Amino acid sequence: MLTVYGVTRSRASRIIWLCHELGIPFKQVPVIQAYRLAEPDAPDAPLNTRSESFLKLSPAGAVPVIQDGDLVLSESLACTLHLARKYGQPFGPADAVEDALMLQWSFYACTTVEPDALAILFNHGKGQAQSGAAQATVANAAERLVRPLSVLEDHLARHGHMVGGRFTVADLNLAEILRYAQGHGALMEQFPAVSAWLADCQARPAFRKMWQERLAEPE
Ligand SMILES: N[C@@H](CCC(=O)N[C@@H](CS)C(=O)NCC(=O)O)C(=O)O
Repeated sequence: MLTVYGVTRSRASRIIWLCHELGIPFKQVPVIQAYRLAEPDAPDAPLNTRSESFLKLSPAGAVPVIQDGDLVLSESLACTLHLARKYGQPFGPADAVEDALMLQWSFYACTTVEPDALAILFNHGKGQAQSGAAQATVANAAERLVRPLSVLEDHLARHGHMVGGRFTVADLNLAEILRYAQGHGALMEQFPAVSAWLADCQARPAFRKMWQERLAEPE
């Protein structure tokens, strides 16, 4: 059986969402990020990204990791793309062209969108007063995201989905990354096609199942 290492409050969410879409069984080992623990090296610390046993599996010390038969794979998007390819349509590619486009949009998401989207997630005010530095970080990140979001807006307004006119792993990978910027209402409302597509992605039963599981975990 497929094993997913990583708590759901991590990029493991991408893999878990896809497993729910695919309807495949998996075992989850809830490895937690070391930075979320006061004493990750303490003998009674929960299994975390610095634990010796986890580092043997993943020397990079990051979740998620999957074990699929003999294959041990890290990098969340490599994991989702592998599973989508393995199980095929509708979430995976129908042919080499779709495969290439799914890779293209997934790389676009993690290289061009993710760093600034994460900067928004970690610095955008959640009701409390923001420091000037945090405000500047968010403003710069939002400004840099206008160009990629315009590209996505144009694509989604014309095609409805990223690849193949249906919901695929390319939508899932991008949606999980754009989620980090979603709290920035003033940015997102400039892109109605992106916002509507993201709402549709997040209305899917498989996303909602993953999200309920995520909310059930301690913050
Ligand atoms: N590019 C990697 C990033 C992996 C990553 O940074 N994971 C975070 C959690 S989402 C982590 O494990 N951090 C470990 C730590 O800082 O202790 C991926 O997509 O899988």
